[in-house]
Amino acid sequence: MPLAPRLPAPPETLAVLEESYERVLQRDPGEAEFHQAVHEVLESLGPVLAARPGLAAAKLVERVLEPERQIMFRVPWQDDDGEIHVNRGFRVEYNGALGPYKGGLRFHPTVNLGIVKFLGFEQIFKNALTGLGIGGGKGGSDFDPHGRSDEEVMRFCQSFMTELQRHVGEHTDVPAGDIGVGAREIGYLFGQYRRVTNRWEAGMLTGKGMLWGGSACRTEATGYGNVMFTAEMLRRRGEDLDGQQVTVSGSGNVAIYTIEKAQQLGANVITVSDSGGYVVDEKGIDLDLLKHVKEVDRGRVSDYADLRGASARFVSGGRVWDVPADIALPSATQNELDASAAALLVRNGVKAVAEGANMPTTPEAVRILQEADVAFGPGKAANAGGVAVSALEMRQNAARAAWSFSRVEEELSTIMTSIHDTCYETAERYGAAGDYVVGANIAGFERVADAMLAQGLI
Ligand code: NDP
Ligand code: 2IT
Repeated sequence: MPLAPRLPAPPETLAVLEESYERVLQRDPGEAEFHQAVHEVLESLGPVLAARPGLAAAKLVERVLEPERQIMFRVPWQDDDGEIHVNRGFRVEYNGALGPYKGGLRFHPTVNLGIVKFLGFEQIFKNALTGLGIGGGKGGSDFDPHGRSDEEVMRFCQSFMTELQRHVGEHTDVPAGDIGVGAREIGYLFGQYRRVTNRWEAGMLTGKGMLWGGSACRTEATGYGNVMFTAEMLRRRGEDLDGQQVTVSGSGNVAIYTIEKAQQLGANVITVSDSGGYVVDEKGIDLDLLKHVKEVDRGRVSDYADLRGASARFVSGGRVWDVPADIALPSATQNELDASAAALLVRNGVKAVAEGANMPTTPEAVRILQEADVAFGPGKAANAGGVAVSALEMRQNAARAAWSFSRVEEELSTIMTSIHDTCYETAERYGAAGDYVVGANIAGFERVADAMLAQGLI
């Protein structure tokens, strides 16, 4: 797919971007999600390169596209029956110009190098937007935790960290959670790191338990932050969340705390989903029940529907976007909201879409939403609250301090407003008022590019 520049720029500038994209396609064939993430960023950068020829001369785009380091390793482990499994582990240390590499670990059977690179690439700009001094990285494994016992997950995590420990550290690379990696996995990973290295190095992982170096409000941060970002987009349009009908996809960490904050702000959230289907709850999602099903029982959304009674119905397969909503908050996985879903959301009168997940909206869907003047918050801005509070966790660890929930939540709110305003004002400066995709890509890129320029040929 050729680049379709979002903003006008001279042909020679667009040629630089087109050549960079072609090089990625040639050198990294078969990495569809990575190509998609690169495509989306490059489409925004024309006017920046035109205004600042020094960036093109220094081959900043070409350099940013190339990860600083890519690590792949074998993860052997034994299941409860003694059978041996061999998974693949990844860590892509993408860009360290602004601080230690920072980004989550994803455990899901679909994980491959292209997925980790797309996530790591997005993370560079997301982390830059937080302004908190963190570089971009991502990792994970094709291990599937679904249906595995705690002991099996522990053995897997121990094997994974036995290799990963030689590459990470509080001043080097700081992983955290993502799909399939939550409090349980972070605990096992931290335990093995400490055992192998004999170091109490709290800042080497974030999302830790509150008893051993975790931050208040980290569990809530991504979902809360996405709703805060959505509230800011609505505020610009003279609206708020009170009384709005909201659909959320997913039912994991991001989805649950998206629902919690949306409900606190008066919204009526009526859906959740997982890979088996979705639930519509006409009375609004019962969050205590959902948390119990997901966080305590590790159950499915169909179990929620069974326990909830008459107000909730489970739809096997299908997509949550068929349900009419004022606001849609995709919070499961990449490319879960496609062009036909976007067109239906528009027909049903959606006002705002904000990405809790990473790249959940396909490029065609983004265009349909933006052309219909739907406020659209791209993930690298809207879901940055998680990694922002991770950076606050690192600060607390460095100071051996523990801040209160309300302090962290207030800081999160300030950060999300600042990210919103940065994206809004950057887009406005480049003649694309209201286009948060352009604003996020340009503002994130400029920060990383300036740091790289200052640090010489790195
Ligand atoms: P969880 O593992 O807690 O939950 C993931 C949810 O998404 C589950 O409901 C899962 O359903 C569903 N899901 C995952 N993969 C698929 C798939 N291929 N098809 C359909 N449903 C799927 O992960 P998180 O909530 O942490 O992450 C959700 C999204 O948010 C991801 O895109 C992640 O990258 C992004 N994100 C997470 C942050 C964090 O701090 N955790 C920060 C910023 C972004 P099932 O159980 O059936 O697989
Ligand atoms: O996609 C993301 O921003 C995350 N999974 C959180 C990363 C982090 O380091 O907290």
